[in-house]
Amino acid sequence: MVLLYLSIPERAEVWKQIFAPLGIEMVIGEAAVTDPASITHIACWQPPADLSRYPNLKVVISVGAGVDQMPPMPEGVVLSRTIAKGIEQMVRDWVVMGTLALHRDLPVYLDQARSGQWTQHMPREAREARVGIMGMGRIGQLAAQTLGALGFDVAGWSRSGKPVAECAVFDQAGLDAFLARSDILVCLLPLTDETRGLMDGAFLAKLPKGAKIVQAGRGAQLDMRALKEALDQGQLTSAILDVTDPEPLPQTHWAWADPRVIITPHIAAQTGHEEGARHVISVMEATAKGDPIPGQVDQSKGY
Ligand code: NDP
Ligand code: OXD
Repeated sequence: MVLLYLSIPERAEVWKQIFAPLGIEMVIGEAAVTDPASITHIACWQPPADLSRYPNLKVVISVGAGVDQMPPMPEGVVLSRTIAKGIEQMVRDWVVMGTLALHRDLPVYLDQARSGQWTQHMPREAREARVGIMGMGRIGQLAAQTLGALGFDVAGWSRSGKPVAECAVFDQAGLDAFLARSDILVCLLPLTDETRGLMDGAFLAKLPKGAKIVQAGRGAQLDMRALKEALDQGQLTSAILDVTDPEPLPQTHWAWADPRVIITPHIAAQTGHEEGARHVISVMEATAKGDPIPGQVDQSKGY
């Protein structure tokens, strides 16, 4: 089995050190491939344009948790997303940071601070805010646990409505009821045909007046024009976005200069080099044994 690596050079250096003693053969970059038939695994964010060049390809591994950047896989090729505790905990931390920042009116205070304005607004306890988490997968569940432990009144929404300990989970049919109780709406959904453009004007109008948005899923899920209208109408009070469409968000975009919006440049998490390597090793071991592939994506669902 040979791994073709197509990602950043710094990670390749770390992986080389980790893989060498294990006898894992890694080719770095397509230009270095001398025998395409030897390639069984590809680790990448963006895959090669022509996967059919690799007739014995078994698994394409996304070096991140998301796979929306991936094209449909050829017949028989498994798509695996990186499963790593570090990614999950970092995104959870960012969501907790964003939720607390909006709950405690940080956008307002940052704006006041720019003009040296000392004005107090009545703070509210965590238990007074209802947080709704869209996407109750690996990261959503972790975020729900931590926000619940901080005292927030947390509920989730997922495709299946699969129950989760100590947190009400609404299914797809329960969306309106879920939105109606989400003072702070957190998005941790994968980008799929179903979630693209999900947060439009009609959707945002179903939130309680003055709601707040914490967006860590994918930029294309949130209609930015609808976000601006909802902020201008007072339907929303603030938003924190780690993901935008496009990325990077153009310098001239209205959201950069709007004090009600905080933007971070898709840094909620980055895959740690060692953790990424451990995922690749687990995939290659599973391939060799014929076991289920860790992080296997259900390509019919898109996540
Ligand atoms: P999981 O696959 O573990 O969970 C996805 C969740 O979304 C599941 O609960 C699933 O429902 C739900 N879901 C999917 N489609 C729908 C739908 N149409 N309607 C309602 N619910 C839906 O993913 P993770 O928790 O690991 O990651 C989630 C996303 O977070 C990633 O896909 C990525 O986009 C984003 N991410 C962002 C990062 C960042 O740096 N900003 C870093 C890492 C991830 P069900 O449980 O029923 O299957
Ligand atoms: C990921 C991401 O999917 O960084 O890992 O968003």
